[in-house]
Parts: sequence; C-alpha cells; structure tokens
Amino acid sequence: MKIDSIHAWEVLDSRGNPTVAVRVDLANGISGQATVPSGASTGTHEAMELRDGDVTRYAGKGVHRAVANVNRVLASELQGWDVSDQTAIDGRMIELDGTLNKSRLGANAILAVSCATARAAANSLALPLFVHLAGIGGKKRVPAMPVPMVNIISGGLHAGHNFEVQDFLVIPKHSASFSDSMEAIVRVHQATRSLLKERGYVMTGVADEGGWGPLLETNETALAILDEAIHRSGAQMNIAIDAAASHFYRDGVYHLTSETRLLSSAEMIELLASWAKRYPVVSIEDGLAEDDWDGWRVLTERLGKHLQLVGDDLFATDLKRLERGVQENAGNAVLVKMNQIGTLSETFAVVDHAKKSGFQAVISARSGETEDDFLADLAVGTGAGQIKVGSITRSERLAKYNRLLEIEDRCLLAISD
Ligand code: 2PG
Ligand code: MG
Repeated sequence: MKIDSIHAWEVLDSRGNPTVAVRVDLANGISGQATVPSGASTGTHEAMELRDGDVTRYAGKGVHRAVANVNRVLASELQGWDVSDQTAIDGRMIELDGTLNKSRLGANAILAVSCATARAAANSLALPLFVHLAGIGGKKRVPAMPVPMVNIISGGLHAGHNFEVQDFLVIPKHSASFSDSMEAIVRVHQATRSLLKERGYVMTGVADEGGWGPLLETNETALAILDEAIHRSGAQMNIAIDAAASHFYRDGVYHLTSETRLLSSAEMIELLASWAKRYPVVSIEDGLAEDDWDGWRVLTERLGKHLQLVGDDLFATDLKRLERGVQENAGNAVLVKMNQIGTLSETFAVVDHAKKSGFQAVISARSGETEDDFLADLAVGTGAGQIKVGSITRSERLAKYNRLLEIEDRCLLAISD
C-alpha cells in the first residue's frame, strides 16, 4: 500500500518539553501515528535530537525545525513509497540526512516517521503492531511477552540528584505471567512508600519516571530499603540498578557527591560487587561510564558470569558500539532505545545482533515519554525478553504496561525463557 501523505506537528512530552508527532496517511485511507520520546540522562554517542534553540519558545527546546524537516523534506520524498518496506524507507531517510548522528534532519524527525510508517503498515494489513514488527526486514522473529524491569526508587538526573544512582528497580524472579508480575510489583511500590514514610524520609514527590524520589543519606540506603520492601510485600523479586554512571564521571573519577566520595573505576567496580554480594541484585546498567571501555572489560570479567551487565550510554543502541562490546567482552546486555539511533530498522539490527551474539536485550523507554504505547509492541515483536518503562505511576508509563496487559490478554502470549 502506498504512502499518500505525511504530516508532523509539535506536541508535549511527560516533562512538558516539545516533541515530534507524525501521521502517515495511506492511499487506501488508513493511517498510522507516532510520537517520539526524549531522554534526560542522554549519552554523548546518541543520535541528535534537533531542537530549535530559539529561547523565546520553550527555552530553546521547540521542535519546529524537526517538524519542518518532516513536512518539507521527508513528506514529499516518501510520497508514493510502499509503506510496508520499512527497510527501504528508513534507508532513504538515513541517506537524505547524510550525517553520522542524524543531525541534519534530526533523529526526532526521522524516528517519528519511521514509527508512524510501521503503524500505518500494520493498520493497513489489519495486523496487531507487534505481529507486523516481528517481520520487519523480512525476518521471522518469534513474538514473546517481556519480563518487566520496573523502577521503584529514583535518584540522579531523574530526581534532583538526591543521590547519584539513577534507578533502583525490581525484576520478578519467576514470571508466571505479565499480569501477575505487575500485581506483585505494585505491592513492592506500595511497601516502599510505607517504609520510607515510617523511617521519616522526606518524600520529594514522584520522580521523572514515576518512582519514589526520597532524600536518602547514601546510595546504598535505597538498596536496603528496596530489599526490605520486597520482603515486606511478600513478592518474589530481584533487584536491578541503573547507575547511569556517565553522569557522575568526570576527569576519570566517579563522583559520589552525596557521600562525599570519589571512586576510581576499580573502586566503583568493587562497590557494585559488594552491593551484588549483599543484596539480590541480578542486573546492573551503566555501572561505569560510556567511554570507560577498560573498566567495562574488568567489570564484565569480575561480575559478568552471574550478573546481567547492561550497556545504555555505553552502546547507545548503535550497532558498531555493540559489536565492539561483543568483541571486547564489555557488558553482556544492551539497552535498546529507538531514539538513541533514530530508525526502527537500525533498532532491530541492534536487537538481532545482541541475540545472535548471546547478549541480552532490554527494550527501554526514555525519562521523557508520551502516551504513545509503541514500545510495548516493539518489546513483544522483537522477542527481546525484557522491557524497562519506568514505574507504575504516571500515564505515559501505564500506556505501555496497559498495552502489554492487553496483548497478553488478547493474544495469550507467554513470557519468553
Ligand atoms: C536510562 C533512561 C531511562 P533517560 O538511563 O536508562 O530510564 O533515562 O531517558 O533520561 O536517558
Ligand atoms: Mg540507563
């Protein structure tokens, strides 16, 4: 089915920042829409989000230039193209942009078109989005429900730097079903709130991803509280950490400012190892900074046999950086964020390469999201196995969880092993 027209406009994300929305209309009258998310703890190797820089609007964060690039450049170029040929459409947009980091047209402009194209194609074929996505690039991926990795306590850039580690999350130990997992996770979330209140901690409201953002004396306190909350709730949960360490790494040193400590790479690894020894930690994301490759190799050697070590800023959903990680034994899992790379096809290339290389893949939202639930179908369609969307409050998060609950209910899909 042919693309008839493409239209973009500016909307707002969950932090009240502008982002790009796109609708693709097909010649048969069917259409598809998508909006793109935006990060706060962005890595330096990510594709570029094009912002206007006009300080009279949204403090320079407007996206009129990205919107114009869709309406003036991409729309006319892609008119008449076969909407189901995602590879060709993404390839043409990459070619038209012509830069390594999508800085000419903007990764936000390109990704919005890429995702709206997939939605329009799925709608036109009357297929659930995840079924269409599973076949992108001519592949036959096996759709599966993901295991949720859910934020409970936030620090770092998502919670006013109360302490440095960005996310303390839970992962169900036994994933009987997605819906049972969510029920148990909500219990942990509530138990954490009760504990924080009982201990007299100052609650600073919910953080950017809907987790609790308390003022705690140390990073480890968050681990201890989460561990206790898990026991109190009776839920069968393990713990995951996203240290987002690039954001407290300066001049070769990790700055735990809240604890008035400076750690070398080796000391940071020891700290993570000691946490993993004393708490039920099964996954550590960005335990070290995005270019600390030597440190990542040591970390993987030391902890990689027993723990999932996820590269977020390290790999930036970039196939070349992931290939380097696989070759150099740096990390053993990749965080997958579509807007770090800017097209659906390149996102799939990363997930497919991870699977082929024995790496795990975690499909992830950004801290700035919209009500778009595309990510839920992406997690199921890639068969990636895990999803990280934030906490269980704030509707931009719930949109994804609720879509996953719908998919599980309607399609009777099981969680992958
Ligand atoms: C991360 C993400 C999502 P941001 O670091 O994994 O939690 O945060 O979107 O701010 O980069
Ligand atoms: Mg991260």
